[in-house]
Amino acid sequence: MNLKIKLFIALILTIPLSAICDDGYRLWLKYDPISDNLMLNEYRKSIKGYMVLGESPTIDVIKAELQNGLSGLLDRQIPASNTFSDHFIIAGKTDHDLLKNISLSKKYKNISSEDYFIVTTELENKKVTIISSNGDIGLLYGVFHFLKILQTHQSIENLDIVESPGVKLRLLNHWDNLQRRAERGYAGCSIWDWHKLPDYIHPYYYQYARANASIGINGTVLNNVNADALILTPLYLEKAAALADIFRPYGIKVYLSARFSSPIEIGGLKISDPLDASVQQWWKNKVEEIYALIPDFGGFVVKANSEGQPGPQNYGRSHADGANMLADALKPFGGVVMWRAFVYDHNIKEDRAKQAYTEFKPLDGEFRENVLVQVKNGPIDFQPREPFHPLFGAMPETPLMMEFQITQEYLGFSTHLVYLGTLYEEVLDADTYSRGKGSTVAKIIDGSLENKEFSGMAGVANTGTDRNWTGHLFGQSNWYAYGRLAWNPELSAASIADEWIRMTISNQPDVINPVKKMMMQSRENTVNYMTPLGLHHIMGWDHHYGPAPWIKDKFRDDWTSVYYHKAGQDGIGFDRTKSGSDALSQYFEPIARKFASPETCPEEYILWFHHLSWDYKMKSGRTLWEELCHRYYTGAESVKDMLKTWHELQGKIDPEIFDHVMQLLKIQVKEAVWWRNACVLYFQTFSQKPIPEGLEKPDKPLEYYMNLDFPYAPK
Ligand code: GCW
Repeated sequence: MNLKIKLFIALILTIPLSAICDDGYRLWLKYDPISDNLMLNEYRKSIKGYMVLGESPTIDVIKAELQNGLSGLLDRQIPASNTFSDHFIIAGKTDHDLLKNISLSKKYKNISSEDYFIVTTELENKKVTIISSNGDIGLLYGVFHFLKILQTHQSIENLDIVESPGVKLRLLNHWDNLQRRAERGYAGCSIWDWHKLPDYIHPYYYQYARANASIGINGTVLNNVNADALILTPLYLEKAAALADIFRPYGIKVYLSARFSSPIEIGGLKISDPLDASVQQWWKNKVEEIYALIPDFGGFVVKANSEGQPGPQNYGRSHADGANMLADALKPFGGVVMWRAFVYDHNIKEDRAKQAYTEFKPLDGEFRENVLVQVKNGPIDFQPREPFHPLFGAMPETPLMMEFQITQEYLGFSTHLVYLGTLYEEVLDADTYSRGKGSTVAKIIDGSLENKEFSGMAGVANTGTDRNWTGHLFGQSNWYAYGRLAWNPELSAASIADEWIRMTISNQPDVINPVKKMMMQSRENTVNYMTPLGLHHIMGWDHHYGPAPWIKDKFRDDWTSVYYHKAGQDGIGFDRTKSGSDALSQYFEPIARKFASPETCPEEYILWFHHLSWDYKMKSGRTLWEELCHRYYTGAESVKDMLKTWHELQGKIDPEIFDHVMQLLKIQVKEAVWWRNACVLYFQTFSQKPIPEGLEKPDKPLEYYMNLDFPYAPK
């Protein structure tokens, strides 16, 4: 039956749509009956019932999750029980009477409140599966893990799992404004209905909390880093407190973005100088007021002296002065400050890629203990590909947090299928050599390299009010991958994709394999059709939609494209070696040396660090111009391949999912060709060389692309 007819019948019969078509609302937590009969039978034999020990709001969540999960997946009522018998699942804390005396191996002892274990064992001569933790939240994580094992059709015969989070603060950052516009959000409005809060609690707040808890996210920054001071007024704090109450049983703390000039804007002070006693007192009072409403408030994120935001430098003070003032106010309550290192100033004539390092490196050691410096993955701004940020490894005295972007500001919004697991993995695995070989970014941000108490990761959320949360179904995989990597930065992008596909689309190998291949290749495809060979920041002005390498002559040159690609008749690329901006000197050896020569610089970064002639010989034997064309064309072609792959899944996956992704892939094909044509034609005006033989010529002239205008593109 065709999809439209099915939808129509469903509407008439008022059957829940989820029963026949999948609209994506349930994310990766579907709990539909296990389709594989063999597995289903194994599970039914091994799970006769379950027992949840203890009482607390989190325990209630656990009970609901096990009830829905087990009954849904096993397609029959699985009874909850107060006693256990053979083949039972027992979820309880390690100090519960029933569990405290069982002899579990040593590795299960002394685990923290977020750690958990899942083990198949014998209890009173009965075979049981125990899920346990020292804390309620660890237990909840363990339960989600156990359900994931079923969802992904893994055996539960002999479980022996111990997990603990690699990173302490695993946060989403919502760039959501109070009037509900999500900056760089492409999935509808902000999910926070500020107007109706605190009295109206939308059901999707719970879904949001569940989804995050299922991947170990333990904090959320509710409002945009371009912060509105109003968030700190009683009216809004009460609303934030209502959300905190909902999230608490799921182990999710609420954090807020604080506007540095709040003491002036909502406090009636004349200044917000961090060294002024009245300003310091104002923040102390404010923090006290917040903790009275939200006793487990996490702390503040601050964007200061960047892109027009106020900050300590307005008073001639340093970033450390600003961060420390807030840290002192938060300290008695256990709160933290996440101070962003995303600072650059067009009035400073230094390469933008260098500015954060120049600013922050000298401050290493000057921050209070409860300050983390939050650093974007690369030195410019969430481009399709950037080398890792040189600050990683350069501030050993300071806990550095990773900031990844989940929302696809520079990667095709929510229209393009781009799995970001591979991007995150590439950055986390990068070796900074700060303490010699093996000093990976992952080890810096998880705190292990420098032995830090605090560690953190922030992901700029891609959620919105769209029915499927993220606009593109595959946007969910980026939220998922982010959470999984925050939990364990050593995980592989491929294994995460595998899990996600199984839980979201299908457990059938003939679906998993092609979809995984598509996902794993998708980011490289996008790099190729947007910004190959280290190009960056050549997208549409302001909204960042589509290609616009021609952007120039704006009021600040570091927001133009020509600033970054530097194309001319002599060649293309940003010279960041000694003969240029010398940004390379911010990296440790041997990276700096390796990247300094075009011969040894990895080609994916070559135009990030080098200005090369159009005739420069690449490793492929092609000239730089030919290689550039080749990459743009391969990129665009690869999207057509994705479309083909997807087409072959028709009939094997849910029809609504199939149709939704199909439509978006068709747009992606169009837009990839648009990127290719616009960029190749534009760069050709400098190279003055023909598009290589065998590559189809763009069907429109450059002027056509330059004249395209998108006044209401989301931004
Ligand atoms: O990437 C730029 C975005 C801005 C964003 C800024 C930041 C929240 O274009 O929209 O502002 O980065 O990270 O602060």
